[in-house]
Amino acid sequence: MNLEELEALKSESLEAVKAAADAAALEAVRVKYLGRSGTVTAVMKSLKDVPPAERPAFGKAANALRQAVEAAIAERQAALASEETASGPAFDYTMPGRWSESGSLHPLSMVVKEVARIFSRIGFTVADGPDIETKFNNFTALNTAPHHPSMDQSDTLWITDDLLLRTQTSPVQIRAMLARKPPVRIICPGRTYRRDTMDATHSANFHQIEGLYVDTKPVSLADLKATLAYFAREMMGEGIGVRFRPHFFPFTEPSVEVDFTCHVCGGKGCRVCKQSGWIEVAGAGMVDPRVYRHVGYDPEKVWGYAFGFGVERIAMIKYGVPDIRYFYENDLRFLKQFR
Ligand code: 2U9
Repeated sequence: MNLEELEALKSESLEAVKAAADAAALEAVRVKYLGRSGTVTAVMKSLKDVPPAERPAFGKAANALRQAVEAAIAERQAALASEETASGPAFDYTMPGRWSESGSLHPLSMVVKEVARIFSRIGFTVADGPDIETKFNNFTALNTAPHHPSMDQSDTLWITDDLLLRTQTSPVQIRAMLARKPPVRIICPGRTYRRDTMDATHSANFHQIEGLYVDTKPVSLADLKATLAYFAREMMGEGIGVRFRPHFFPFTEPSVEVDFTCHVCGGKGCRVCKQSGWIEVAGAGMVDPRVYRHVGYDPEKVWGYAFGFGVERIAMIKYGVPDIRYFYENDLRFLKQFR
């Protein structure tokens, strides 16, 4: 082979590389020229038969040929690879899809929904009202004495002399009674505010559910007890016990505090219930006649009971949550457990 033939081989092989339409065709071209029995390889092998005088020039040209073919193949390989991704044939249909995670209700919302469902089955409807309330709706109508400590700057978040962030959801019930005649049978879930320092069981911002039943026929403490016993069984399961302890609230008379049997030990006594077998969950009582007068009801002609509990407290008991702060930290490791 002479130098001219070498040039011809170079053009031929470079043309072949350019014409290779895909990776397989390019590999065939590579084998044809650079493979063990390839044409270019044969040229390299024939170097030793070239007369010594011509060998340096021929050797140089042969090397240049091999390098040119190698470079052209590498370049074509890269071009084919990028063509493939751009037009998409490399798509892998067996790859699992990317799923976006679905959200779920917050545990406090779950409790509110559950409580609403339980009371709706015995005729209660849900009522709500604003977070900013008047002094009248939040305190005066609820028979709170003018200088009662709960009204103090240190306990209540006041906005003006007359407006405040509600300390309980009771003003919603005042609004309901001001707006309509008995019978009134409502539950009022909502956010409430106190000037409190946060710790494992206190939050300045928490949720209550209060209930009110007022009718023009006699309603007794026995009705209240039966209603809360029904609620306890529905919320916590069969076999839960309920007891009332005498207490005082300005808005109910008589007033009680309500205990459920301890969900941890079943009443035997343990660390959670401080060995008593009971857990305090609510306050309740017969609506005080003075409250009726404030909303224009005749205390001689209506009867009713009211109750209230903390949503966080119910959720902590029901789900065994040891610290109230978990409800507000939005830590997904906590929230995902309620899916
Ligand atoms: C009207 C009349 C009476 C609602 C009641 C309680 C007792 C009570 C607390 C429990 C824990 C709130 O979240 S908590 O701090 N509630 O003890 N609430 S009776 O009485 C009313 C409400 C409205 C018109």
